[in-house]
Amino acid sequence: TACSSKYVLSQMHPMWQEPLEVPGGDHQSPIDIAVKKAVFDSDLKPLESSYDPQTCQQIWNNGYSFLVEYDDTTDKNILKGGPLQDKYRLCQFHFHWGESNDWGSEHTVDRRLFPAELHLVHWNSDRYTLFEEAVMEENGLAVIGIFLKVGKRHEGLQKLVDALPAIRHKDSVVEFNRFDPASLLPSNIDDYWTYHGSLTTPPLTESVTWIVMKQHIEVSHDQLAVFRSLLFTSAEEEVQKSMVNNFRVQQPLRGRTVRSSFT
Ligand code: SG7
Ligand code: ZN
Repeated sequence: TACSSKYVLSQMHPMWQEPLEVPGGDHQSPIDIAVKKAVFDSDLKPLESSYDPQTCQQIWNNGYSFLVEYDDTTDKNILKGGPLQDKYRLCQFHFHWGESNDWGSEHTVDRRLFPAELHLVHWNSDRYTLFEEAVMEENGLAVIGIFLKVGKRHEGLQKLVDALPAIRHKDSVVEFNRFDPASLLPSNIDDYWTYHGSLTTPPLTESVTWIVMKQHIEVSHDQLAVFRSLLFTSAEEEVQKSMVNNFRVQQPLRGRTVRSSFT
């Protein structure tokens, strides 16, 4: 299945609640984006994405987030351009969110927190043949980050929200078809920040070209409330835990440059 999820999951630690042993990298994510320190790069091209809703396969509660997974055995969902040299295939998207609307995003902008953040995970299919291979390599992954703000209801997101009650517990999976990931992009995808970083969960490998959109999308408080009704725990567990605050703490920039595609 997409991203060979089982392989990745088996390497995961029981996260966030417990102190994590970080593989001493200097290019970890997430970070705070200091707007005035970002360097405009006129060589950054517009992003080009082309997605096929028919390749959407399932939605899964993996005990950390919920994942919408795509068939990534062929080049049907492609991201290229922007800061990328190669073409990257979408394998899944997921979100991070808080217990209240005051926090929840992984990245911040001038220390501003957003209530949630969407991550569309792509892997380099020009250089690698499998997600597992790409995840270990520099330029292996490209993740688009999109901030969510509370406002009016998001029509594109609602189909997803409607599916969440079926995957309330950890390890539940249901079939999920014909979902267009492009329906979750902001109207302007030409303005973004980019930097080299890592996955924000184990294995925390520094293989990610992060592309963080300047423009946020709006979702309603009620839609986010359904995210918060998910559980970290499986049906068998006695004490059920709400899936909230599933973000990693911020990491030092350590001399890295954040570039912007806009002035
Ligand atoms: C979420 O974030 C899941 C993970 C993902 C991780 O916990 O979406 O995905 C799976 C398949 O369990 O890990 C390797 C991977 O994509 C980290 O992704 S992120 O850096 O974009 N936040
Ligand atoms: Zn993520």
